[in-house]
Amino acid sequence: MFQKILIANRGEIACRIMRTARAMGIGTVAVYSDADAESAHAAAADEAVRIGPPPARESYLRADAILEAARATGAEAIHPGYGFLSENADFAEACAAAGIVFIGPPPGAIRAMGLKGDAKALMDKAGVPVVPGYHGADQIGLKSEAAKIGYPVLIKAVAGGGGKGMRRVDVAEDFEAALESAQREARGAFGSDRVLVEKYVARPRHIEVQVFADRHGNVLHLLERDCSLQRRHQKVVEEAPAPGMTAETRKWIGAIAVTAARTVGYVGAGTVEFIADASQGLCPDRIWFMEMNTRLQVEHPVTEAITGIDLVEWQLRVAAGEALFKRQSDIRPRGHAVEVRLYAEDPANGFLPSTGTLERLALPSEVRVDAGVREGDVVTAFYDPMIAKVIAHGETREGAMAKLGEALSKVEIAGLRTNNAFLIRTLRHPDFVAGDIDTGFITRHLEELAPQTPPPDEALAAAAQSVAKGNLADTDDDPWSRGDSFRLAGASRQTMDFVVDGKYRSVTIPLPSTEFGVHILKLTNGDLAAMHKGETFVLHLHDPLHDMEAEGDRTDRVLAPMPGKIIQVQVQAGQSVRRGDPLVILEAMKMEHTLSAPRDTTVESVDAVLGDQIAEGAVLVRFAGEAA
Ligand code: MV4
Repeated sequence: MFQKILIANRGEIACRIMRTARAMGIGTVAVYSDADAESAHAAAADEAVRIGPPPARESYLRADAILEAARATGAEAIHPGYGFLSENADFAEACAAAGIVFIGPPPGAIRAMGLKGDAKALMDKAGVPVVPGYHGADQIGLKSEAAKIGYPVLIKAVAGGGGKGMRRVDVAEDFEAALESAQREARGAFGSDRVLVEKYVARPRHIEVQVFADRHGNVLHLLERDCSLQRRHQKVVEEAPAPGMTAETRKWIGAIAVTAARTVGYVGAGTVEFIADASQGLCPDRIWFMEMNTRLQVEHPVTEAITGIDLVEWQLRVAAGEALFKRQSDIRPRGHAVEVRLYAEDPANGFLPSTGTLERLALPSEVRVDAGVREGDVVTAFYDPMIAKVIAHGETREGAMAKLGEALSKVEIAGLRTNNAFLIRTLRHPDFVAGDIDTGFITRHLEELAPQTPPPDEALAAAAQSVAKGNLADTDDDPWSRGDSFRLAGASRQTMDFVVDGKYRSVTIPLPSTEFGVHILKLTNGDLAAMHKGETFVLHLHDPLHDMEAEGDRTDRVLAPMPGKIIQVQVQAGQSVRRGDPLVILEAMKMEHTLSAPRDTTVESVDAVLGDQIAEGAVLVRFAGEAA
């Protein structure tokens, strides 16, 4: 076995690989970009080597810098993780040339599966079922091929991936236009406009089989996963086994996955992806090869959960030349496992990635969590916004889903937006619970899964209570942290106003002893994060006086923070005032608000007139001199 390996990756997968290496007594070398100097993966390794600035092409994709780091630290093997250099045949070759073991398949296997069209042709020849269609080199007679296949058809870029250069065509009249646009997109994205045409599978399911091969000719499969819940080709929920899988179909899909791996001389961990037409259940004659991923996948933990096998340990053993020591008949599913990907993104806002500091990060402890960030870490736009994978294992599918939903409802994250509440709703959606899933599930149920939800009353009440108690730690002397009760205009308040998503919410301040099950955290920007059942609401306390004081040093005037009535004027033109001296008292929202001097200065004029009803923003007092 190796003494020391280098992990050419970052984040959760780098941490995950190191965990197994450490357990096996293998030394670990991390590589990191400047943006990751303080990251969890660099801290977790025995040694860490800087490889360049944050853009991946200048760091995590730099084969030369990574090989140099391996040489300098004496690492004997490189684990590429997923993404980055994991499916790069040239890198695998460069490792071999440098006398370093690439923990992955041989370059030839990576290349054979790299081009979709060629892989499909190769699999077809090997007897692996492929979606009926045309994948030849001749691009002239595509329309007549489409007619032979029968509409609807799908045009796919041969070099494609992630749905790029893919067009569904329902009728012959639309074929030319769709072909042209698919070719244009493919040319732009992949530099090749070659396409294939196949039968369109309605409501497909994405089922994949984990395979493992050693260098001694043994090939096994480690059962299947269902990854049908995706959004724009980004997986969201993965589970194993696939709902509705029968022993007969499993035997079949496992056997063809093994054939696929054997055909390309595979070694190590790989995944064979299939598309299934499950409209009549999962049956062998409606499952077709799609592509093979020649790496360890993000969702490997669900397979680990149901097989009890540590896939990284197996990768290391195989890479070190050991033979697989289990037989196919030893591999049986135990219970049901499900994984969700917790992302820093905003489902209510088109799933826009969300960056920022994880001011709070509390992840559940009763389930497996593979995370690559810690509380206080920064999520940047440089890398994938995944915060963690959370994996539950239960005796039944229902049990696993319930356990995961329960675990996620304890997650507390503040400082950026996440999809946690979206994940909880997905896991509890009746159709999902019933196993009624396909690749269109999320789009179909988007409104239910990603609603714009206002914070519940208890979140606001808990926030008001915390502010009133003054127990929100802070150093400056703003109204948040006054040790007594929250006061405005000198009188103890009964209600408090918040601004939430631009709307005002007035809350009755509850008794200090009331329990809400809501964790309130004051964020560095002064807003409050209310964390409740896995969901985080950001609340802005509407404190016009405070908002004004914050501006105080710079303003040359005092404006009405809200519409109201002038009930006292306490200064006149020419008068000197000290910071904090009362100027005008405004009655608004059933309360009196004392507006005071923002700094030591001289009153130039008083515009406020006793008894006047004034608008928000009206000038009440002007000061002499330039605004500082
Ligand atoms: C298909 C298909 C329906 N029929 N092929 C999407 C990405 C690429 N890897 C293959 N994809 C699909 N191929 C046929 N003949 C539907 C999809 C598809 C899909 C597949 C797997 C997971 C999610 C998907 C989302 C939309 C479309």
